[in-house]
Amino acid sequence: MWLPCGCTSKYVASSFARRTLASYLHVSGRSRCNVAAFMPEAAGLEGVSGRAALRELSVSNSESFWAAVARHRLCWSTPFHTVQDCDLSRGKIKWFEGGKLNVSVNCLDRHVHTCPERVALIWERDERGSEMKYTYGELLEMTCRLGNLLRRHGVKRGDCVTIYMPTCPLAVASMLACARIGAAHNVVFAGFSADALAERIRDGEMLLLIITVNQGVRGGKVTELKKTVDTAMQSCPTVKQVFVAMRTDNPVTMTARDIAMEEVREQKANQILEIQIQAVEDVVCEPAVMNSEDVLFLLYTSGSTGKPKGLVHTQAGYLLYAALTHRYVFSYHDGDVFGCVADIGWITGHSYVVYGPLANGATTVLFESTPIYPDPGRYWDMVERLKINQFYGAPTAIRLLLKYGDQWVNKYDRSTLKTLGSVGEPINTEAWEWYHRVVGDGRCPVVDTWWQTETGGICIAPRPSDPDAEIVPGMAMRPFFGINPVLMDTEGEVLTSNNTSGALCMAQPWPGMARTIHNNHQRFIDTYFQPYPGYFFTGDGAYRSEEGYYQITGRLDDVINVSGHRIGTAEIEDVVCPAVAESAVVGYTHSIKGQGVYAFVVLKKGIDVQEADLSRQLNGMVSEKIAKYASPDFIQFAKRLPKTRSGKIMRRVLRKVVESDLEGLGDLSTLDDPAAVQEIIQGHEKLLSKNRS
Ligand code: 6R9
Repeated sequence: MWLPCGCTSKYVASSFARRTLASYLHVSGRSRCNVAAFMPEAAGLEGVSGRAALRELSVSNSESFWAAVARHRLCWSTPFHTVQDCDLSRGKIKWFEGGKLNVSVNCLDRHVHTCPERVALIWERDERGSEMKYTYGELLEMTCRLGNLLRRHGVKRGDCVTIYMPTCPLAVASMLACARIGAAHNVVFAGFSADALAERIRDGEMLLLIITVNQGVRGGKVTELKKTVDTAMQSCPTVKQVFVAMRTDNPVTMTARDIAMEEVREQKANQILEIQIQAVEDVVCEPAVMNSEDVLFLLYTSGSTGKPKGLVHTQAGYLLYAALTHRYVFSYHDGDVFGCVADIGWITGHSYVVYGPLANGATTVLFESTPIYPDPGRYWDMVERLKINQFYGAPTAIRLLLKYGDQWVNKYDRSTLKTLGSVGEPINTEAWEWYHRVVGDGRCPVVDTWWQTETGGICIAPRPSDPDAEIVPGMAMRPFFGINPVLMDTEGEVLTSNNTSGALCMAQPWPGMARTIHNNHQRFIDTYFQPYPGYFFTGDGAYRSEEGYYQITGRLDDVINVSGHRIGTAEIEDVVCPAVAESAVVGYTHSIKGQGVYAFVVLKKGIDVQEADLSRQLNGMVSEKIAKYASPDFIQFAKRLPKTRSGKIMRRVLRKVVESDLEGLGDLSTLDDPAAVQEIIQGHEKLLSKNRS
């Protein structure tokens, strides 16, 4: 039943080829032919005579579009009966109801059936030059053994498994094994602290099992992941079992709760993760038959309150959207090697390291290292060695590498590159141009892709568009198929003209969007659907140019973006607060990280403490409670913070001060005591000059 009888590529290709030829004979014209070659299922859609018409239809008749795409690109065990049932005003989003499928079958079995020897994963390990390849056949085997192991230890459909691992094949197999047996996964970025991990585990509730490794290795440094899990476990009584794989040779203390995943351990140190789950478990694991709207995973992200949100993505819609965007935004073609360097702990890792590429049968790279380890040529050496065709990275890394100079890029052969992608934050023109001119030798399109954990996949990007359509540096530009962005003014009215800025919303649902916040549907509604009733509010602001292209201007809420990682200012304040009387955290422009963290702190009365000592202590607290990247770059001590008469901290004023935009302080008449602003300005200048000297 699970073999993709109706959806082998051969069958589809021939049936579509016939239809395409027929339509070409009847409707002569280049564009008609091109559209079907571009997207085979478009041949079956009424009145689509070119790519622009296809894009229009994907919005005006989104049901027909998504139905055709879903039938063509996913392998179903039962076809869906309803394309969509959505009501944005109530935060109700359902796609492809009645349909049944298994995500791991779509990512593995169907490719194993047609080409088992194709490489699925290339694990670019931290140790340069020691990459390891895994075919689709091997990845399926690893996934099945792991699925059986999870089942044997009591994991059932509907349970949730936390994965706290670096980017490695076993982490991918763990995600797919959950999908295979119908459990949800909750991948927690391995840079998060024990407290942050514990908070995400506790919120998950139905969690009973964690998969981790003894130690992580990144940039030549070892991180104690198992020890972090042990600390987190002290406040997670519901967790029954912790599976521990070995990434390094160093043994770790095991407790009664821990289960070593290395049932058999081979001598070859560099194959440890590959063989751990062999021998005991069977290589056949019957896939669970899942409903389209069953949960596939939770992924936590920062919001504007102190508590991270567990966004929920479901099976069919998410997979379809990840696959379609992967293929069309990056012009992925069969046989390409796709190199997305994101960590699997973020949504980019989920959609463009794991699900999108595997659904398309791609060879996907798992990057375990950093852009400058052992030297700033790491990415481009990897491009040459692995023959990467699409490279997808973050602006913060590009800005960093730009500073090291062109020689680190030019040393390596990058002729395999076809498309360069950017994600996570706005890419400034200088970085964009360097990426295009130096990395891509001026011949690869650079796609600045805008999207979010909430959107599941890329929503705005320069491609797909006609091959010679212009790409404007630093602009995400064009909405993807089925995406209908609108800009709202402060009154909540849709802005219809171009050359205008507003709050970025989506007027229509699409299959990849998140379905709810775990355990808190009301927060989902309040955050995304209540600000502009009937629309999905992204939390970002955007500018629409004269030509109708979109450019993201940044967050409109109290979320800052450090090196592409979202962090709520309230989360940092919550950590700092117990040690001080009051604090306010804002973001500021940082030349490499995009945004840095700036904390204002008011000391408790009567406390005698050296500011430098307290700064160190506060930084340590943030690293320990959240993660290192959230730690403040600047801590300014103040006697008081500027507040409104109703007692609200005026963050707008603080933001202007740290950006040294004193002209832009705006109306201060609602301030309780305007003198507080002068103190803040003086303190800021003092801190800057101290830092310079
Ligand atoms: C995929 C991802 C989402 C937030 C988003 C926005 C910012 C992402 C961007 C961008 C400007 C881009 N963002 N891509 N800003 N240009 N191309 O990063 O998801 O971690 O949830 O962050 O990142 O502010 O709202 P996530």
